[in-house]
Amino acid sequence: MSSTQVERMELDQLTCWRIRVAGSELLLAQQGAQILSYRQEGQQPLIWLSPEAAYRSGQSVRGGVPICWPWFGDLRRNPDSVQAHYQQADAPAHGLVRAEDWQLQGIDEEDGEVTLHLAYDTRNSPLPGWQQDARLTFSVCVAQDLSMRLETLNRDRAPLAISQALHSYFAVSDVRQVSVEGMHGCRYLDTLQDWRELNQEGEPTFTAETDRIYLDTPARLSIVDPGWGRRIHLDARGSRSAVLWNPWIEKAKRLSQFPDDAWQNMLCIETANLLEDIVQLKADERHLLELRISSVPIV
Ligand code: TA6
Repeated sequence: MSSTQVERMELDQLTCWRIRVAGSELLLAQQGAQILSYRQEGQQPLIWLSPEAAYRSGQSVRGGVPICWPWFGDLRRNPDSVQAHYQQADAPAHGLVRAEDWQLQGIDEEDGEVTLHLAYDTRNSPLPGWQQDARLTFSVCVAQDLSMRLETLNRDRAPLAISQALHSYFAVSDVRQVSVEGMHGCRYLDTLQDWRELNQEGEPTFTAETDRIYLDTPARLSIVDPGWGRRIHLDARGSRSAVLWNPWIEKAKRLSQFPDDAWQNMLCIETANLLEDIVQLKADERHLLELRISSVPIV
């Protein structure tokens, strides 16, 4: 019977939690409620963490699963309803909460699984320039697989419009050998071709910088990694859009906390609510964005 371990630790300036259960190990930073890494016994890591990761207050850690909320990417590329909530000029990429202090609400331990509950409440921690009254809760369940759920509660009388993403970095043997199942036939916007709309023919593979927003995505997307003999399944709920990103050679050199050659060993698939799939909540309405990550051998 593998033992369950829940350990709080300080990594440089960040309070983190290391959870070992059912042969899996998760590392999470309270700042941003950011999953940093996740691996299963006897396997290569599933969630990629940069070898140059920095654990600094007020700065997102490179890798893991940053939470992009209440907008994804460049605010100006979002629908007007999402933009309207932010009253300042300097909109940071990927929203306002991925480098903020979240509050640990509790840790549940049951046979074979541990769940961490974190929250961000704008009543206690206002977001400068964003006036809505909302409460975010993020729960991460570590077991044989990894599950996470991000709930947005609109406590404002006014309607709330957000875009969001679980910006998951996955570890791969060599991105040049990898393909992605589930995207064939999906429309996508290629942000590297001035957001031109295209249709995905066959399974995406990687031969250059890739930065695409897929629409009408199915519930299951899978990374096929022959180098490590595995498929990584992403099972999403509450999301019908996803971002596919690899920086490749030149952009990798410009990224913070990112070794020049690290592009070969990571791939982002970000299950999200973007563009026509944004979340619109009336007063007191909630939305759940969920993701389960599992790995199976390629037979
Ligand atoms: O999700 C893809 C993306 O928007 C890329 O364009 C790249 O900027 C990446 O996110 C990482 O963004 P960050 O602000 O974390 O460096």
